[in-house]
Amino acid sequence: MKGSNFVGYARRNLCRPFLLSRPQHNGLATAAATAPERQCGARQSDSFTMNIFRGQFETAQIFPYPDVLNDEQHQTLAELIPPMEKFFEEVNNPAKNDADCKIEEDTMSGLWDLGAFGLQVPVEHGGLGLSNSQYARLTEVVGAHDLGVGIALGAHQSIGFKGILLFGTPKQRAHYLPRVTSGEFAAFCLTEPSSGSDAGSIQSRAVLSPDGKHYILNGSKIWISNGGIAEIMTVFAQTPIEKDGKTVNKVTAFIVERSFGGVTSGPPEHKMGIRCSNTAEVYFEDVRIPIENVLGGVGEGFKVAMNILNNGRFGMAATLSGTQRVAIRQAAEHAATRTQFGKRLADFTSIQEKLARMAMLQYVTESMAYLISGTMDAGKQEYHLEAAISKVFASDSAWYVVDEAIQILGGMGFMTSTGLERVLRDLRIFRIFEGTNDILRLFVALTGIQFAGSHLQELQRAFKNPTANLGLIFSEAGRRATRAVGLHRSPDIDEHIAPELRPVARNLARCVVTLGMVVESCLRQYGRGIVDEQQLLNRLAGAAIDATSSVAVLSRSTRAVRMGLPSAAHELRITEAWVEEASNRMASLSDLLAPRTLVHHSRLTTIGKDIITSGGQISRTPLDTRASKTL
Ligand code: MYA
Repeated sequence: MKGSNFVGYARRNLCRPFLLSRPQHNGLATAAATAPERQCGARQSDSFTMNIFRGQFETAQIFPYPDVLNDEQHQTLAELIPPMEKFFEEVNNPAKNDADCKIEEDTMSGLWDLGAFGLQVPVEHGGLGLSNSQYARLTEVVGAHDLGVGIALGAHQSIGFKGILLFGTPKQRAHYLPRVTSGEFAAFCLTEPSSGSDAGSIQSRAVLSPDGKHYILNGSKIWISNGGIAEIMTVFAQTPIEKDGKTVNKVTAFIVERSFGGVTSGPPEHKMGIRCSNTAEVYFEDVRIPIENVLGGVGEGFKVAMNILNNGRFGMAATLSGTQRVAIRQAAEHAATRTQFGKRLADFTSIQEKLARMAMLQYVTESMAYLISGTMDAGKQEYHLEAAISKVFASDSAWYVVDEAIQILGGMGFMTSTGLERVLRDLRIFRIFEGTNDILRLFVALTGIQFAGSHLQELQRAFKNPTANLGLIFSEAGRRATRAVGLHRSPDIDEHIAPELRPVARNLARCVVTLGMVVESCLRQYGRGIVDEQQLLNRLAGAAIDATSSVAVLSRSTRAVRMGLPSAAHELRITEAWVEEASNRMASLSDLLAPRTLVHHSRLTTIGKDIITSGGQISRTPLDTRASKTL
């Protein structure tokens, strides 16, 4: 069994850090000469987020804002959106779905008829053949109306059969894709009772049958969306693999049909939200899976799982953009009509500020969703950090926006009739599933640090043979000299960003330089031990989220200006406000390693440990001052 853990992930993957300040670590020179590390050191990235961990403001991925739909694709969307909206307004009943804990039959059959369960399946296999950006636009409609239905749709196509789309052989695609577009539900079966965030530690096991024609699968999965209704499942299990003369266990992905026999599922789970979506345990007992149903190669299952998740995360951002849009509309309508203290709520500056913050968060979420879908549609491969950030940002923002909408509606927002309390309940899980926001923040920080560490290591190697590496050394020296005298200027800013936004963009670029320096300091100070400094990692992830979200809106609003959109002035204001606040947060990173910050971090960890040791809150009520008595 792999027995992986997140720190293990980082330890295995974090390149040896740059230790110029500790020359006694000369073992590094030997290690640096090994082939894998040479590859690691030479690595470049197209990802904006990766590069900021090196303090580099590389904008190729971000600017110009992607405009990836051709006329035909625009036309298709124009034909699909109105019936989809009409369907959600006239046929689907979110309150009833929620109360019944079930999607109504006519909603379900209507969605199949609309083709909503096969949005991205190629037309030749029975789907609508939509691009990622077109898919995003339709999921925004779903998110505006019913998140529970969104999960039934998303669990089916964003993860349930996505593996077949991404990794399926022509035969697998031809066999399964027509079925998942014509009435058979799909599910993604990864999580197990003892394996949630630590996805690599699953226990389900599949072994080859004596005749070599089948894998025999045993195990169980929990909290599987569509688990009780799916006929076709992407299932992950450990398989024994021969490696260097030894047998090791590695995860393999399989396409499993309920009809294979031995597949059963539990009753629908009772949940806080997304109650109409089906969530169930799924059990596999001696299930015979034909070897042709291995998906993506034996032993490659972990990467299959991660890539399915990476590939679908932008959809969550798009969906939750729609959710936020509706909540903002409800709050704005209420603020414009409700009078208190002789004034409309809308005339109080605190309400205006609330609405402004809600609007900023929605705009940022939506900008990131379509930036990523456009990046993917353009065929670029490196977007996994941006996708993780979009998921974290969208789910945090939607929670905040809907909560604030309820606050603006006051007592009315708390009543079920406005629907907002249901949406808030539905939203809670989005910060937990598809990779918890906590794990994804660490994932972003550690992946970025690994990338920065590899660059520093490459530099260290270059200095050992300067004549052969003059180009690298000079360009790095130039970069450092520029940043040392505070003259950092990215020519990209003048080229790609609207003039009105250049001051905030320059400030942001300076903050990115600060981030790079802080990452370098963290590596010098902690070396590999940085993987255990989760409070620092969370701050670094926060900065990465601020920077990535900022460039997304800089790019989108610049496009709005250049296209002369009627909303351009509003978009510019939102962007300036967002980038200003994000940069201020990033600027505070410079004290990340200051003694008082570290003391504060250790204070927090001590409090946490004490709470664990005593099994809960230690202080008694203020009335309970006697040593042994509790009132
Ligand atoms: S489904 C369940 C979701 N579960 C998770 O997301 C699990 C979270 N855990 C993880 O992501 C991983 O376990 C972490 C690493 C990140 C913690 N991309 O062994 P390792 C590579 C690419 O060292 P670990 C659900 O909730 C890594 O570099 N590669 O990793 C359904 C290494 O490569 P190499 C990655 O410590 C909800 C290799 O893998 C990634 O075990 C329903 C092994 O790594 C990555 N991200 O763990 C939602 N991570 O060997 C419905 C690692 O080459 C949808 N690697 O060095 C809703 C949609 C919206 C609605 C739509 C409406 C229509």
